Amino acid sequence: MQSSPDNVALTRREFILLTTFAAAIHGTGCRNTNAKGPNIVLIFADDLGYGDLGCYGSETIRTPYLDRIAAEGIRFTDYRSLCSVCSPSRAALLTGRYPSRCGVPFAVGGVYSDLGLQESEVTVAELVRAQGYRTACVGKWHLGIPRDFDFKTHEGFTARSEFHPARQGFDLFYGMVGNSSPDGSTPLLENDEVVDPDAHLTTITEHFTQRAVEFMLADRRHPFLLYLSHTRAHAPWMPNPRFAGHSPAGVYGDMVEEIDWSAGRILDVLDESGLAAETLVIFTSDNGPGPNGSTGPFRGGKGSTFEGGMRVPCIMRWPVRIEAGTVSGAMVNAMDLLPTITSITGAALPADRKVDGRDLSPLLFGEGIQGMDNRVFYYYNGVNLQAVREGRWKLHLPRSPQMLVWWESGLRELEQPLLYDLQADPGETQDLASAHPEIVARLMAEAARARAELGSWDKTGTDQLPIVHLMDDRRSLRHLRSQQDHQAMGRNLPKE
Ligand SMILES: [Ca+2]
Repeated sequence: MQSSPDNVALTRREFILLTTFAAAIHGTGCRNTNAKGPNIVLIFADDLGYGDLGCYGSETIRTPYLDRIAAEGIRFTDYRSLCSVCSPSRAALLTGRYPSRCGVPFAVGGVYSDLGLQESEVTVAELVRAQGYRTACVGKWHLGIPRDFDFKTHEGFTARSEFHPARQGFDLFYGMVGNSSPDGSTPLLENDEVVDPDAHLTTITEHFTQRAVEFMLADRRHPFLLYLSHTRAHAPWMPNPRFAGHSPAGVYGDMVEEIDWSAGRILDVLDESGLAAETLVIFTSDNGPGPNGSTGPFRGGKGSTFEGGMRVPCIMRWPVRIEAGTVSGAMVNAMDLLPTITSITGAALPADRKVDGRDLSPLLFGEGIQGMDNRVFYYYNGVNLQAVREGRWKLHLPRSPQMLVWWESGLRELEQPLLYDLQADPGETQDLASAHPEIVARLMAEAARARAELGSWDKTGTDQLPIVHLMDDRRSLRHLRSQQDHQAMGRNLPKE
């Protein structure tokens, strides 16, 4: 069926964990004593494109396990992340809020090293934890670096310091603070400790997967939320030797097939432990692909607000509750996951702030949701609002280089707005602005509303979390952006 290394049965350690806890709960007749709702496995790939999975049309990358999630559940065709790069996308995923609203509009690192997810933000992990869930972040964090962090040893990233996952509702953190070194090396941490100073990307997905499985099986009395945040298929592109040469798509394909292997391991453990029927598995990606991946029919890629930069796969499986083989073209996005998860776990949404996402559970259960056809979505790159979508219509807004972030890989100059009909023209090729001035005017008004509330490159919005000192000196920010970051990082971006 597939060419990846076989998923072995439960290891001896996992078997002992499983039987120990099965014995512990024997006689109680039920498991969730303090919480209702299913376990949540949220698998987040890095820089994986819309067209990189078999179930989204790839003919060169084999992803039988991810295809199985789609076949046994729901596959969304109009889902997008909240940014074309890592950190803002992750912040929005975990908070259900636009990156500017939750204070992380830029990718953490370089000139943005002081940026991170503030403790005042409320994550999905905090919300379900209050409901009795066990919670884990396994994999790449990339939502803040403490001021006393040692970049060589990775010491100084502790539960007491700012930006640590423990301060955002995660009982367990096992993984990487941010991206690896260009040579693929990275220290590996468990909570406060560096457990392997010499970990490497080529094998780290196996470590993440093993630790995730141990977490899932560690306590059968309480449901869990597992946020498994892969660092694949982000650069540098280096295969695990076990997968090297497997994919006709080359090293990048080998890396995606490793992500698929990991998902298969999770599915097998759910089956073998009897947890499959009470577990919602979600798989998605943080942004579109670099030059090696596929955006399917969409224009652009990582770094761009064309659809290819933000339209990514999203599949979910919850046996019995979600009808197998469902395909949904509803206009959804990563901010919808938090209200969906709180809804099905019985957790409460925060009452003191705006959550931008919508509860998708009626869609998952085969019912409709009012107002989805003319939903509005804002495409930001950093603090530059670049496009507005309303239903089928997407308007790209005028811009000039001074407004742009270093990772921009789309249009650097645009004097007049461009209007695309995504339903008829998903590849964003036919500008219809002159044919529909009334739609252009309506979406320009939407853009003005978004800038007033969520801010823009030249002003802070009325509901935008202040971004420490970074916003104080825009001239130096732009200078560093062009001189340092663009040269260092731009090589990993696709060119428009
Ligand atoms: Ca990414």
